[in-house]
Amino acid sequence: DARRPILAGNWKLNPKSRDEALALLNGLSPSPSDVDVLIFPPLPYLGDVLKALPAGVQVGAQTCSNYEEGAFTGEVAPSMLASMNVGYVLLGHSERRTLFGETDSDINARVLTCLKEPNLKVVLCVGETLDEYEAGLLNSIVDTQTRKGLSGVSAQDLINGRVVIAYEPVWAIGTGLTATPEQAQNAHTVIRNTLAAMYPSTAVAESVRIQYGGSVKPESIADLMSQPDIDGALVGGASLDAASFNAIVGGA
Ligand code: G2H
Repeated sequence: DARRPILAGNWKLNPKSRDEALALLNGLSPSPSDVDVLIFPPLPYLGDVLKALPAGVQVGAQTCSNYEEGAFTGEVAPSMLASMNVGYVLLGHSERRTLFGETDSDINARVLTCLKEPNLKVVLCVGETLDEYEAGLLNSIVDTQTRKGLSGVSAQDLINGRVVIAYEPVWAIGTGLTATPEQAQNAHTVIRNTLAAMYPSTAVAESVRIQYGGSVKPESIADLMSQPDIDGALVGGASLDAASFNAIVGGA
């Protein structure tokens, strides 16, 4: 299909020191020319990471403020990230939702603030918990998180590739449990149907890239990528080992 694959490494709160972060970075291969490769390191490492990036690899932040500037101690504004040549912001990760209390409306505010910066793109995460999955609520949860997260986002921004959606079943995150390629494909179809229902232009649902996230490993990437609506992966644990991440990118 026409959607360019996008493979991202979410380092989360790792590694514990700058030297270890730069060692991990140094192990990464240059990006193949036909895919987007990006990493989400912790904020304090961004400056050094940007100076030492392998060719073609892009950088994102793991979250950002919904405020643009002012008296908001501890926050990091989208304009600050954009001015450092950070290209992406990850928003709505399940860890932000469950551990730090971010609601759909908080996440939507961050999405809209980021999109005011012309050079920032957003990776918006959605996904159901195990309880929700077992209660048969996958479709409604994923639909609601997608609608609320994208509220106020223009069709043109989506057609221009400024938002990537990451489907992460919460029960598969860091647990070693992976959704089967068919389960992931099914959820990605739900997201594409939501986009089609939200936006009259069929170009939106056809062009938005949807990544799968949740215990992606070198062994699982090819089968995931072979699904028609899976356009990439958001990789946590396996992105902390350069050889594993390189193998995921190479296998995509
Ligand atoms: C899901 C994923 C990356 P992991 O959180 O964001 O992490 O691959 O460790 O399940």
